[in-house]
Amino acid sequence: MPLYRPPRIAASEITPRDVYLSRRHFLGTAAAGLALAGTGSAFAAPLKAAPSAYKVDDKPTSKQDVTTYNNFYEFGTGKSDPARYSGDFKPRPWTVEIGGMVAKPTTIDMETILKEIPMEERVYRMRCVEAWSMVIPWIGFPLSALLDRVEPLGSAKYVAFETVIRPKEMPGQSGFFQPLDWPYVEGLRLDEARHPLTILATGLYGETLPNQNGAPLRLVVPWKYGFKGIKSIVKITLTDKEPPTTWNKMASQEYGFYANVNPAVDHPRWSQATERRIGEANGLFGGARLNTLPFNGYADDVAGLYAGMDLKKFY
Ligand SMILES: Nc1nc2c(c(=O)[nH]1)N[C@H]1C(S)=C(S)[C@@H](COP(=O)(O)O)O[C@H]1N2
Ligand SMILES: [Mo]
Repeated sequence: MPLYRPPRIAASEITPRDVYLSRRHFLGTAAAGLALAGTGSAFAAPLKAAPSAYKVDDKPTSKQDVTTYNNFYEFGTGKSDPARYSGDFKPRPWTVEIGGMVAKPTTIDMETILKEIPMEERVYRMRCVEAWSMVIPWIGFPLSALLDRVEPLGSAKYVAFETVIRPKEMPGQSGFFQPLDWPYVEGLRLDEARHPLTILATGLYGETLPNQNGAPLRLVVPWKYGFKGIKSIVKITLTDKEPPTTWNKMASQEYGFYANVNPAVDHPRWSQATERRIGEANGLFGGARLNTLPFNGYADDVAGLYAGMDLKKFY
């Protein structure tokens, strides 16, 4: 989000260029070996998934764009930072702690998730609050499948999520300038979390998630602005109170808890009526300009969740 752009020092500036490049090459080779040994790696491995029951007509954004134009402030605030500076991040081994108002709190590891929960492809339209959009062939599973395992109590009304804190592997968490409070946190109402469109993604384009897209597990809620899609999740907590969310804490008049895509409610500093589709370079200013749809085109499925709510107030 262009709230402000702090000064950044690229790793390529503080490390001699060839040392930096050869280190990257070494990591790539080492990780490829690890992937073959089945111990996981920072790099994509093939991931099996059932064909998509959910897809859109829009042409998927190229894998190149999906994996190099990212927001992941733990790796820097620039769009190319996550792809460039996430090479040292280790998404395995990985566990997710699920607790709070549940009958069966648990800590589950990624291997168990991938083995026991069926994965499927979901080709979703994604809309960033910064008014750009993509179409991404995710692989994942409904969040409800994980929630069912822990048996939420009747008193639970919300789900809170947390991203990992690893300053040694995430340069955006260790620099002199810290753009956000860590951990990155997000939340959903329980009925939103249980909606069949809400998934936890483990891959994209037929492979495990690249680090820059939120490896090994991230939230995807296609009718909400991108910042709700919290990456590299380590903790999920059921609660009866609306959980704090990172961008709302940062600027509450700009980013609300709900963050439903809504062309009729502008951001205080820019319009949300249209969007730039990344990679579709046929617009005058280097990108197709499309009209943004209510609930990002998923209104038939999700508008009912907000019946009777004033969406200007609950933005
Ligand atoms: N932990 C964490 N999750 C995050 C972010 C972040 O900075 N940190 N950025 C969000 C924003 S603003 C967007 S648009 C999406 C981008 O996801 P993508 O890079 O996979 O397209 O991730 C979201 N999840
Ligand atoms: Mo975003």
